[in-house]
Amino acid sequence: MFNKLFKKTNGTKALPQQLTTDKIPQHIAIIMDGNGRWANKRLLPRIAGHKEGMDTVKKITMAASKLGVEVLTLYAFSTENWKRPTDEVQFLMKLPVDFFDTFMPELMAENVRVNVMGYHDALPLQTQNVVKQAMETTKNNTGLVLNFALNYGGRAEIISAAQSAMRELLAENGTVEQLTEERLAAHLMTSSYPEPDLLIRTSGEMRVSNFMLWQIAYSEFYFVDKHWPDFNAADLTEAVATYQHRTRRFGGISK
Ligand code: V07
Repeated sequence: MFNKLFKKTNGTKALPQQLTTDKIPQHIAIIMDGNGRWANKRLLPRIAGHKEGMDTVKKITMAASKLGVEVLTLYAFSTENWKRPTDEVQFLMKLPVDFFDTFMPELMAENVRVNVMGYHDALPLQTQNVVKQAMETTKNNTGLVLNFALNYGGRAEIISAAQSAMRELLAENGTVEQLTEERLAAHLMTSSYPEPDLLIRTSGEMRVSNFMLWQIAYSEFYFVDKHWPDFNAADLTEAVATYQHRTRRFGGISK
């Protein structure tokens, strides 16, 4: 069974047959859209969709880890999501707690390192604490980085990075011209990660909604109609296979 579905690769990793070992994206970013619509379709409350979506996070994390992806960034909550009804926001803010309560042993066993990027200060204290603790508990893990964007906005991130970079320059008596792309990128929340090779958005919307605006300059985009709770490991493999068949040019011409 195992041998039929997977081919052994050079290392210890087993890959789905559709994929080649080279060109595995180092960094995949996902906009996990369609949880509310998934619930509506089933006449369930929106929070039922969010809960199901959290289970998908677990499955996709494991699948990405098995593929050998280095960083998986998931858009969990945007700075605009505070506009939602209070009870929905409250439910969403408990999901990180729920997530680590049920999933920490598996994350540790899979050698996953957790990071959370975004504006932590505005989060409920319990959420802040669980996030801090998860990052601390997993900090020596050397496998997949599971990076949650939580209370995150792309434009706000760029402004913060520019302010922080300028502050640094002023302290060094630097000039405005010294604010280069490299210097600004060093102040982004993703400074230690490669830029996303592949950006996936579920549920059929074709926009980036203020997600990682700086970092996706050269990312390949993959849009899929399925709602996030229905997205599975085979869909992730399909997205990566599509990515592997594309030629990236980074503004140049392909050889
Ligand atoms: C949330 C489930 C996935 C679909 C998108 C909306 C609902 C996992 C987390 C999470 C965040 C940080 C963290 C650990 C887990 C999460 C929110 C919503 C707000 F450190 N899923 N998930 N956070 N959904």
